Amino acid sequence: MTLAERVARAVDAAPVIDLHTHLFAPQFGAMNLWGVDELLTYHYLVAETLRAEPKLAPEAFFARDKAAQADLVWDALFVRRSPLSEAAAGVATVLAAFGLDPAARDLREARAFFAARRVEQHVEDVLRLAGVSALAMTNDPTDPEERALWEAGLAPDPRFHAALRLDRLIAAQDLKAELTRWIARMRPRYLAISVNEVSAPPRAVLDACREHDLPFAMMIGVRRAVNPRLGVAGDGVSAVDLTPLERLAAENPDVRFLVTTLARENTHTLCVVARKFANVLPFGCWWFMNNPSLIEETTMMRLEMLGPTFVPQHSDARVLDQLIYKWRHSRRSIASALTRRYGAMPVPPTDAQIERDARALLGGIAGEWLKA
Ligand code: RAT
Ligand code: ZN
Repeated sequence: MTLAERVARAVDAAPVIDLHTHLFAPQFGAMNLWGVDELLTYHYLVAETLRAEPKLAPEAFFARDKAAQADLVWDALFVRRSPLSEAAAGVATVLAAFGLDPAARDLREARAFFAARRVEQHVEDVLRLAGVSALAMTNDPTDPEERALWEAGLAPDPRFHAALRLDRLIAAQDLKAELTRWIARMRPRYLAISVNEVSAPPRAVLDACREHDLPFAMMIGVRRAVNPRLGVAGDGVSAVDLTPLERLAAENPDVRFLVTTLARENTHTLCVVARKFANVLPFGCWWFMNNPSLIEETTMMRLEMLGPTFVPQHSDARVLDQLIYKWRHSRRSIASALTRRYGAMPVPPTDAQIERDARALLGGIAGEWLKA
């Protein structure tokens, strides 16, 4: 077996702990999204469809029901063009994994397949096909639908860990009380926020992290609603100054920070910050970085600067079935970066070494930070 084959085998076999998704455990009912219509109306593909079909006004697209939107996306990105973008290629990977034809003219066969699935079995099959053993959700108590479920005493599948999202909750009048209440109710594994520029969070957030020994996740560099006509598909990116992150890490050595950046330009600086502060864990290739070429490049850079002490990827899946492609594709990029680094060692690694590293990178380190 070649080195590349040995590494690919170890990376494929290593269970993933997925640090950030927008998935919901099956106990959340209709909030748990799956199936071909959900896959095709993923906002990444909506943005690509509206770009490919400039005559289609966003308002006209969003006025249609979900199945009609999915038909439009299928026609624009799969029938009239080849699915070459990462998000489109991902749908093809998922369909093929279920034995469906990614080159079909329409969605009849795929819809019939998913309609015949039972949700409990589907969740098991997807987690197995994706090689995912546990994941973090994104839980926002300001969302009325989600809030009602938690208040009704919902207990999620133990593989689906809660992560308390603060983007909106942070504006609460009595943030300390809200945090106490929702930490008790959800038992989150970390608190999280997405921001454009880095600034120190309110004191109540860092206090809660200390008191409950929870990491604080910062997702840095998103510019919301650059094109508001596209809805959730309308956000953009900018490179930002990370010196406030250094200050935050230095002033709070007892708080652990999970950090991902959206701009490719910030990737290197984040590695340097992480070299200085062991309480900063770089994670994932977020959103516009979640492409094979950038994952490989980013993972190489992180290996070179940090060794195996970071989390190379998270899926950001919004639709359960996306776990299959996001992890199959990411595993390839991670394996390729690892192979190149091992290739630079004077003595080739043993299988045991390769397995140890693959397990740490795919799930071990995330599991330690999540206590999962
Ligand atoms: O990648 C995405 O799906 C984005 O829409 C965002 O949800 C982003 O990942 C976030 O968590 O804010
Ligand atoms: Zn996300």
